[in-house]
Amino acid sequence: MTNHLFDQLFGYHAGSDAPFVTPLGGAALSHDDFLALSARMANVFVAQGLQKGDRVAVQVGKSVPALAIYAACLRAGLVLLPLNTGYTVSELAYFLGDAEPGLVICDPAKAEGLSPILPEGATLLTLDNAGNGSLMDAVAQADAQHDPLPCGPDDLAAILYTSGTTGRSKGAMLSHDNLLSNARALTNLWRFSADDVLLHALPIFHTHGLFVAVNVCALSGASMLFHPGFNLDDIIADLPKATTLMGVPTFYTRLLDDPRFTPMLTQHMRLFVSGSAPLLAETHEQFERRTGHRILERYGMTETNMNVSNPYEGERRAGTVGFPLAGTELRITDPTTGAPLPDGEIGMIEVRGPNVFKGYWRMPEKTAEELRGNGFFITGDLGRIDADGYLSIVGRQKDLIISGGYNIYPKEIEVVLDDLPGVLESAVVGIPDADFGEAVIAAVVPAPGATPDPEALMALLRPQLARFKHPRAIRILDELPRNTMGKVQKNLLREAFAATPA
Ligand code: MLC
Ligand code: AMP
Repeated sequence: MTNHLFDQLFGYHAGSDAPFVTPLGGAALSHDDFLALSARMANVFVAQGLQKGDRVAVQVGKSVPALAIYAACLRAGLVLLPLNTGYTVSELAYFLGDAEPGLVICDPAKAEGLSPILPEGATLLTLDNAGNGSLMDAVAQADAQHDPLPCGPDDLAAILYTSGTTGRSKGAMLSHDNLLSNARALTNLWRFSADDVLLHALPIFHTHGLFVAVNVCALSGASMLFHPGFNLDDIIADLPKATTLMGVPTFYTRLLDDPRFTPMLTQHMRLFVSGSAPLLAETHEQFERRTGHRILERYGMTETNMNVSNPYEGERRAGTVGFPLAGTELRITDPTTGAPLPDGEIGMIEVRGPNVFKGYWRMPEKTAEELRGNGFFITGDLGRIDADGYLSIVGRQKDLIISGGYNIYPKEIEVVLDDLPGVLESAVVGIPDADFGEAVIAAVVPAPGATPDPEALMALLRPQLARFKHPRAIRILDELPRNTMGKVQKNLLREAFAATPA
């Protein structure tokens, strides 16, 4: 038996001295160098006593060794659990408790804070942004010879946590074939080849930067210019060396705001892909006017990888996400009854295919709520298929804010706010934001007799939640608007706050 995903993505490059990944300001690593690094790292993991199926939780900055952790986990049959670098210790405690990793890898600066919350028997190794730490010390001593463990299509490759409307995060279990089938579909559709150079500026703890971007490059033999984050000066400096860019809409609005982003700078480019959040039709059109390129917008999610994409050839239609990927089925259903609806009607987007995950880690009831027995996944997004077959996402049934491509479930913030002194209850909404698409605003109703101060509430909330979840403003209200059923009317809050955002 072979290693289903590793062999196809990385293994077949053995002996190739073509560049695979070039860190910003550093030297390129060839495919073969990257393989050797992942082999040493896999030996370190095995030496820790980790066995097939064990979880490896990783909260480190973006770097080439951080990427090698992914490849090393695959080759050792381990399950990668990547974590947003912004998560606080109190957020991490939940993930570590739930996933029970046998190994945790973190930045040295976080090691002290994490030690008390390590699951029993787990080891802690460190890796900093420059590639130093106890992980790399062990890698330097490790054998470069490692035989990838046999892994089948249904073996788990990763668990990615997504928040939920209840405020409790769910670990989406992704198999080797979930990832491989999706990488194949995207590579073919977007015409990736060994001639491509992807400008990679997304984080690698989410589906977009980790699986969409990295897997497509690994599978096709393309190479990556690996930036630690999105910095306009660096992006503009490296664009001439790239052929493709993948980003969230904020990447494109920021580029358009910069006068250095000219047709000259982009004329050699082959493809710009956008996803993770809605790309305004206006941004799409402005981008075409400025560069002559039409952004290719696609739609996906953690649980399903990518589902739907605008075509490579053919019209990339602004305001739509295109057609189902090869092998993926798409249907629109009545959100209440689940009955399929005809094209043209708005309803729940459901998808089925080899890309759809294996369920939520240790949450069979949650899995059953969202993944139908017939294999269709209920996305929580509302959409419509037009007469030409293009899907438009018209809204979300889930109470979700997407800020700069990061998902923020209001409930997660509300439970923290509700617990603060002087707070009776709270409601969190997203309002339009020119840079991030949506921005978080919180409404707080004081407890009887209390007069909570927004700044003091923010100070208490900060250590508990990652920075990107912090409300941009906290508004004190006498009461929350409710309908006759007692449900908070968030649409009214959204309208009121959008009208007076400051
Ligand atoms: C940073 N900040 C954010 C934020 N990113 N706040 C809200 N939302 C965000 N997305 C905070 C910073 O901590 C900082 O706080 C302040 O806002 C200003 O930050 P910045 O310097 O302007 O931000 P920057 O570091 O440039 O990051 C912006 C960004 C980044 C858009 C480049 O957020 C990003 O890379 N987003 C991509 C997320 C992603 O990969 N999503 C894919 C999910 S997978 P302070 O206190 O310092 O002022 C998925 C499935 C699919 O959705 O279909 O792909
Ligand atoms: P995540 O759970 O982080 O994987 O985010 C997935 C969610 O991002 C989807 O359910 C959608 O709501 C949203 N999303 C992804 N791509 C797009 C897109 N192109 N347009 C609108 N929303 C998108």
